[in-house]
Amino acid sequence: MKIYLASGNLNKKREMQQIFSGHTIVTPKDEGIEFDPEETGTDFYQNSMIKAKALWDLVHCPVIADDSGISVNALGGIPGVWSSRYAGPDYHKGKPDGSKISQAEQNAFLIQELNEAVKNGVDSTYFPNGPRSAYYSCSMVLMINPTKFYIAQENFEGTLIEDIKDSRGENGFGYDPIFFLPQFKKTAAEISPEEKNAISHRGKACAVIKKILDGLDL
Ligand code: ITT
Repeated sequence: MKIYLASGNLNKKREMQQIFSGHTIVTPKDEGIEFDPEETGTDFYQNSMIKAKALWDLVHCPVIADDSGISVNALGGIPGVWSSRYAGPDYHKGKPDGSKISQAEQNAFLIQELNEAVKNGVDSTYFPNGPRSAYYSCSMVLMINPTKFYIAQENFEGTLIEDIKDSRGENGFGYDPIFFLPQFKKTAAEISPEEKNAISHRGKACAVIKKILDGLDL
């Protein structure tokens, strides 16, 4: 079936179309629909609901929305829900004028901030992968209508590399070239799309939502 994806991020669309094979994923832009809701939530769940409801109000049929980001344990979860707007130590939640810096600059700033924290000492007793632990999260909503919806939230654990010069990989997007996967000894941008989908925050959330969708009589 045709499912609207409440996103303007074509990388998300690509990853999700691979998993939702058998369904057709359509973004608002594909149909010339203007869509840029304000993401005012303070967690992934709230923002995924904001996006889902905003698109449902426009199309009045089932929509999927995801909100995702990377959290660095030693930085108290920064940038988290602000991952796409993160602009370095002075602008964790994005610049006041709304302008964005390049992904390469975001990656460099995040490593720099973590290195600073590690240098000053980090209690990593409860971090899964030591002082450089980080994780992606993805909250995904399948909204049939505003009173009937299903939500899954999943994480993807790894570490941040120590030096921006060691960024590696052409696959994936966003922070993937600096997100190291100890079990693969590769960054998330070096593994194949299939490998990423099998273990990633978005891949796992999609798998749960797809099972629900396939079991519904729509
Ligand atoms: P939409 O809101 O239109 O969907 P967006 O890119 O702004 O697009 P988010 O608000 O969910 O999406 O922000 C997610 C950001 O987190 C994204 O821009 C990346 O910087 C980062 N991110 C999320 N998932 C990622 C992944 O699988 N690989 C790399 N970076 C990721």
